[in-house]
Amino acid sequence: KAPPLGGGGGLPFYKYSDLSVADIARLVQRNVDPANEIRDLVEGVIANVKQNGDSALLDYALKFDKVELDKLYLGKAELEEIASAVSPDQQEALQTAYANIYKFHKAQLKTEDKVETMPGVTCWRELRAIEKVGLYIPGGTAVLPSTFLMLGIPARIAGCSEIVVCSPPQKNGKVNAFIAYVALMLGIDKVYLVGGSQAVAAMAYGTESITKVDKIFGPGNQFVTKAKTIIQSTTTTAIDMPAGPSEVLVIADETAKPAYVAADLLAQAEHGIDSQSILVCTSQVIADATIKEVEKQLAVLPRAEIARQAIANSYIVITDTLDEAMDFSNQYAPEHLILATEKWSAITPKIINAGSVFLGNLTPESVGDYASGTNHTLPTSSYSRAYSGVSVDSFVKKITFQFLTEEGIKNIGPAVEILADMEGLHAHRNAVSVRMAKSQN
Ligand code: HSO
Ligand code: ZN
Repeated sequence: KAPPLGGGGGLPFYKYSDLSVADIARLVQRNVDPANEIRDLVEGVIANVKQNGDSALLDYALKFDKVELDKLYLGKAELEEIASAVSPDQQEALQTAYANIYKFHKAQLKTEDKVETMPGVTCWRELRAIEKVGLYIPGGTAVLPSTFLMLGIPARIAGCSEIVVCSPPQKNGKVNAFIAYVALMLGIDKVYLVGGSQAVAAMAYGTESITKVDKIFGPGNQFVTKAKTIIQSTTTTAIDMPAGPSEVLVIADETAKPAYVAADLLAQAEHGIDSQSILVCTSQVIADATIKEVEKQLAVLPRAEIARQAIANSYIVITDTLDEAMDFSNQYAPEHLILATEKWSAITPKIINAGSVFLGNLTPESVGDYASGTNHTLPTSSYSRAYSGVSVDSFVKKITFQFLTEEGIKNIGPAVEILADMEGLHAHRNAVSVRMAKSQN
């Protein structure tokens, strides 16, 4: 094992050239089903909600959220009253985010061309919205109205006919004002006061008041995540993606600004104690300066306690070149990748695995987290090897269509007859033959 070179700020250093294949594999490994021990508990919650519906949800509100609810949702009038606490500045910022996210996602709705694969044989795809979707909006240590925008806007653009929203109640039996405001922006006039794995169960099975949905979206704590993975394999309800703790990998060279890099690492770290902030740097000088900056900025952060623990769970890799840095990044497969270098355009073609990428020294992840337009619901825990972030695509199905003319069946028929023979499927052959015979008449 290559030992960490040490370093301040709780961030261990590794030198890339000293790392063996096994060392790298160990470094990039994270979040290997850490929630397995809570499976029994979550399965119990799911079974109870399936059996007892709304009354189980009211019990859990009392047990887990410590609030006695007289009904399970907030309606339009209540949302309006709660949302009135949002200041004009805050409203304007939410409108800016809404407009940019809307613009970027609207452009994802494209009509594909029809393709005539042979004369008379035409194939194409059309989009249809997933009818019923469920959005889970967390309400834990940080309430995230931005996540509501990131899920609600593409659902609206896709044209989903029913959008069920669940968010845990606060102690006062309500949701926070920003969540209420965003609901109204999205034209959603009901928010269910249900959190945790019970919310996932309710949306997957349906209860007296909550509609069973076709797909559940949204991040959450380990209970929510575990519930999503369970219902994905035990019900017909799909999920957006497996979700783990949030993470960022910053590639920096001698052109990076240590204060900016430190701020980006800490922005990630403040999300949760299990977040990871990785720095891959070609310059020891910049890496050392970044560590000093991390310490300096940590000292004044309100969420320093959380960020400090996440930083302790992170590390720095020193490479000789940007290519090596990109190599490491591709093996890590980060949710967020920041290229803190003026030479970003030289290495972007080499990105293979990443959820969302931030280019150059003036593009912090925070802009994408909130308002530039891209989605912040992204694959974590190296799932960016095979998954994309949430987009309008996540809320639609692409249905294939085909249409054959008389010329078409004549052209394609003989090949299909022979292919059906090859598989010994005679009825398949006949379905073509009877039409070819007819088309000769
Ligand atoms: N970085 C988070 C998204 C977020 N940040 C919400 C602030 N609010 C996961 O991409
Ligand atoms: Zn963030």
